[in-house]
Amino acid sequence: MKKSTLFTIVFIGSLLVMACNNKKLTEVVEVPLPASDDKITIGLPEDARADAGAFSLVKLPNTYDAFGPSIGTLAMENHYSKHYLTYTNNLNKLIAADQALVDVSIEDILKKVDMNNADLKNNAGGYYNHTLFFENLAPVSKVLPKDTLAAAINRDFGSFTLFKTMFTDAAENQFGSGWAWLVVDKTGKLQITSTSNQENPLMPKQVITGTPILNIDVWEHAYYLDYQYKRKRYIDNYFNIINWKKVNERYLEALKNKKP
Ligand code: MN3
Repeated sequence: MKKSTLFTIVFIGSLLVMACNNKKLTEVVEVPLPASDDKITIGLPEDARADAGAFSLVKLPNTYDAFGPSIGTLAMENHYSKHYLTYTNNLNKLIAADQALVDVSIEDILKKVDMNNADLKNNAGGYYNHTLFFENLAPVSKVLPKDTLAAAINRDFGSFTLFKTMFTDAAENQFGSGWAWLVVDKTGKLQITSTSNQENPLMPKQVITGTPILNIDVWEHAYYLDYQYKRKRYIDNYFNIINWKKVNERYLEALKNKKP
């Protein structure tokens, strides 16, 4: 073989190696997006079922598409049938493995949880927090609280508008993942607070403890599909899908449980 031919082969070979290396460096993992004519199949809430165990999913008060545009169909389906279901199954596994947790109410599990027990804290919290959240939803309406709760909101916050501002601030300013809450404290007064990750006001070592009657999930999985980073808009729109009748029932129940 002529020297020049060998040189040419080596040169071309080097170029190919360089090209491959460059390709590797700039390679992007493509996530296939559904084509516009592809159908995304959304199941029904009742298709999501927890494995056999102590706790099951609370029934969603409507189909996944009933809460738009406040929360879109896909976000609702993911949240209910994936996130909530996972917390529920994980909690059931923990209970099955610990005799001390069998036949204990979720509230009592939370009140007595060892805050260093991350598995139980996260999954019992995740189960309880989402159960309250989903059960308090109603299809879009502009209904405001009435009855006893409306009077208590005026008494403890000055007005519904002031309450809404305080609740919104708590939810917006919760750093990272977490929840904002409306709770009834041990004196029967309404208070607003926020918690991180899946903690809640029933657990030990919280700034404000009490019986939760309303909450909002501000983990990104709750709003990112619909709102991207615009958490404030999500919180504003959440106020259109609150079942205040249900929240009022919770308020009355919390007061009743305070009686000796
Ligand atoms: Mn969530």
